[in-house]
Amino acid sequence: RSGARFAAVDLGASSGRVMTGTVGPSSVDLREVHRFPNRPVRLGGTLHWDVLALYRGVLDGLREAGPVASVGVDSWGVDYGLLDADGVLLGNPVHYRDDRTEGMADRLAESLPPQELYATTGLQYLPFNTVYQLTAARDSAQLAAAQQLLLVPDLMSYWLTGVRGTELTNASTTQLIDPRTRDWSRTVAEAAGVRLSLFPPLRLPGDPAGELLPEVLDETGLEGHVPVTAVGSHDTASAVAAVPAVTKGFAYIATGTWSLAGLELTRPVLTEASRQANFTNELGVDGTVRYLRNIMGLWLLQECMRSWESEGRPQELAALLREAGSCAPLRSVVDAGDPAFLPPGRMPQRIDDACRRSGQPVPDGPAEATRCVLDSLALAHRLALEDAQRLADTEIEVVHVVGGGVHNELLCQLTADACGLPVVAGPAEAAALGNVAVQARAHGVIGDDAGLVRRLLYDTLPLRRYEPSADHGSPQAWSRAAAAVRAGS
Ligand code: LFR
Repeated sequence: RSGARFAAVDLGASSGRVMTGTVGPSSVDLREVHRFPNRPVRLGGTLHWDVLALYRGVLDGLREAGPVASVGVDSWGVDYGLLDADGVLLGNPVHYRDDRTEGMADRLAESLPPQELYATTGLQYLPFNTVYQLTAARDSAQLAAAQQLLLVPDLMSYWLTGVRGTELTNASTTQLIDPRTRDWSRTVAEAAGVRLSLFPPLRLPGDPAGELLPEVLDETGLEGHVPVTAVGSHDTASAVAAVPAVTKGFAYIATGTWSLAGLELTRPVLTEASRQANFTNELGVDGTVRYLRNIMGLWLLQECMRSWESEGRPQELAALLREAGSCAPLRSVVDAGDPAFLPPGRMPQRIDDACRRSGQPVPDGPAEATRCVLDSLALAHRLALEDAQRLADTEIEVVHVVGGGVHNELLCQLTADACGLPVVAGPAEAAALGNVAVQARAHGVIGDDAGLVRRLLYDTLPLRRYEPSADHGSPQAWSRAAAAVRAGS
């Protein structure tokens, strides 16, 4: 049997891709059929996503994909487009790295104390949570004219099918969902002045989400009835669904532009200690909770690369990582959870400033800066997993690294060293695989069971194991550095 083919649309902050996954009862074959850049556009002082360019990428990708049994869409969280009463998009969605949300948490705190906001939603404070974006947009003509709000993957699905819905895993990134009821929180919506009627009905991963419109069939050359299936439309939900874990005591780090480090739980942790540790409770597929912390991730390095290039000294990544690997370990480290690193631009200088402020040597050149970033990320991974264990009262035996960071061997090894735990790295395309797996389950191609999917991925994917070593610093050196970052943050 050759299996059934599914198309996964996976939109990331720096590129989008369309992949096909051919799934049989004991095989998964994932192929990238189209990749396109996602380049934000600054216009009128605001940083936007170019959603029409993304949609064109989706159409081109579906054409490349050829006949499929179903299509699923996932993307980054929190961002949205507004529709008018005719269902037409009102303006380009704003990028979560735009600074319009500055000061909005304080504004919302006037009507709802942060403690209560956390106890109700379980979401970690990130300045760009949808609720703060809506607070920032409160008096805008656009929001006043809006009839509906669609999160980015739901917007793409709507354009493909004409059907509107709000997929739950991504809805949980709005900070308007109560993770205990897995439904909207009226308390938070009222306090924030958000009309919940803006959101189309909730749907769950695996639910049908319409069929490709005739116009889309024309554009893509596809034929017949092609269903769109709701998946874990938050990319991190899809990525965690594809963590190839076969043991109970596992942690994951979904790496890419961000590092999302934490645990999969069956219940949220809504304690005050958890709020203070800035841990989030996002909703996952199959009624799970993703208990994790957002860490700046490889964004730090991507932005450094962009700066070096614009300064006329472009770097080649493989060579840079090789050189970074032989730099002195733990020479200078920064807090990779610091929101100061959120906006784009001048990253090497901002890292230098952070080192200076904490009395550490300033990295001398790109290789040392890269080493500083990777050591700092490994430390942030360790701190997040230490905190997760304590706050959720569990024990971690193995750390699964999935997402783009899987290709960064030095980061994987440093993470194993910093955590003192084995790291299992792979798959790199976890979000697309999780997307495909949910579709395959919904269409009865594989058993409707998350554990079975993980076992299948574990058995069939090439995974790489990293044992903790002292090659890049003794356990004591890592502990000292971790304590220093903790004290400074
Ligand atoms: C990762 C991610 C994170 C979310 C951030 C912004 O791609 O989805 O989970 O916090 O992007 O939406």
